[in-house]
Amino acid sequence: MGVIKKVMKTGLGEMGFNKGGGPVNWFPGHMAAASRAIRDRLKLADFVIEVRDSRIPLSSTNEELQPLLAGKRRLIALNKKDLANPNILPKWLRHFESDKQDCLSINAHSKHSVRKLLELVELKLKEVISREPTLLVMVVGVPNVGKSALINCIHRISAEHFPVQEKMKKAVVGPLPGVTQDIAGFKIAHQPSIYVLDTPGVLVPSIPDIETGLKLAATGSVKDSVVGEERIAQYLLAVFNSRGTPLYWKNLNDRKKELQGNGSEGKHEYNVKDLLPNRRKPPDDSAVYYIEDVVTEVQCALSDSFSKFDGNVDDENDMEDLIELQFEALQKAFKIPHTASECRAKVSKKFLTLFRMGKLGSFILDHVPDTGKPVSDFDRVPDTCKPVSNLDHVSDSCKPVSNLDHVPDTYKPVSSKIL
Ligand SMILES: Nc1nc2c(ncn2[C@@H]2O[C@H](COP(=O)(O)OP(=O)(O)OP(=O)(O)O)[C@@H](O)[C@H]2O)c(=O)[nH]1
Ligand SMILES: [Mg+2]
Repeated sequence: MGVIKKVMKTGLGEMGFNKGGGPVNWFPGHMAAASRAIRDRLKLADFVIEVRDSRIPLSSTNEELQPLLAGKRRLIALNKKDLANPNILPKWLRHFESDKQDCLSINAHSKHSVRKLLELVELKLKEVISREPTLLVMVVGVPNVGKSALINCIHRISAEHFPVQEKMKKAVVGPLPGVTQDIAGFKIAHQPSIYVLDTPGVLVPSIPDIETGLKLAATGSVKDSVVGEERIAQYLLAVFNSRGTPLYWKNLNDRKKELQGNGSEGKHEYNVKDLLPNRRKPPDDSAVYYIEDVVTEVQCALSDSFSKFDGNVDDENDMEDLIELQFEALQKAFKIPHTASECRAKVSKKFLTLFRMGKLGSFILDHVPDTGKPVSDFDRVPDTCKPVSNLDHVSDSCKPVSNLDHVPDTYKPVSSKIL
């Protein structure tokens, strides 16, 4: 970890982001207004779902909201669990559990996953549900963690039980941070009436820790232009190199090649014309193969440069040299000509897109705080889930630890009023 910090402060510090090591400031007008409005509404909320990004369970905390949430019934929803390393995620759940904090990992696009969250909310609200005619559940969190996607999923689930006459109101969901700019309410149950409030994503006015800022940018909670795509890509490369990730990719692709050698998979065929975006059609096989091939090329480019590099990745200058070589390798893998304008920006953009789509693998960028407690058997990852090396990865065959995504048995739903 130390080396990443050093690289950020010295090597990458000269390149635009936080010249002189200053904080990340992204606090547009709507966010300042929303922060005030959220504070006011929180006083009225019966329950708060604090959505965080599973890839950065701590860095996606809004520290300024914490004192206001402390006195509330609340739970932390670690969303986008499909993008987070399933070997590490259970450790985070246990971390929050040991802090007496209700926490669940979810995928806001999955009704199955969101139903489990609703079961827990219902359990926590059991006593209030029986006496209050109206309840307010607020969904808060930093930008782009999936608050609106979660609300839409809750709404879809509730519509199965309380069919709505008029066209169902939907929260706007989008890949960039700052999509929701106003607080909006969605009714999800009658008797008692339960309203869920979608809120704009809010950050603290200033993020003093460089690495926290970079993690938020890498996962899309801070606008790319605030930090700079190139810098974010460099940060991710530094993380991957310091974890030895390229070696994992090498093993993975060597195995793939072996399989192809055995004739189990031929070369992929695709027509570039068919790959042009078409929002109406789901991607066909050729588009899927195309992305798979690009991913393989990117991983091989990074692992080749990593293997050939004879410097020391613990040395910040060597790490910078390696990242420089990897940028050149990436440019070739993405087939971007040297002469292209803004060549490095294009490389960075494509690399970030693959990372954010989870195509490079599932990662958790934060480290579980070391509480000094001994590791119990329960903490050990089952053999089937062991990564190829100690690299923090999941191979395709790695299924998440069974049951750990489930609400514990004690959290049985009490009634089905919310659902
Ligand atoms: N892979 C994955 N993507 C998700 C998940 N939940 C949401 N997303 C995507 O994340 C992006 C942001 O989702 P939103 O629901 O708009 O996020 P938000 O927190 O409301 O964002 P703001 O309104 O900007 O604060 C969208 O592209 C969603 O499709 C999830 O569980 N997994
Ligand atoms: Mg939103």
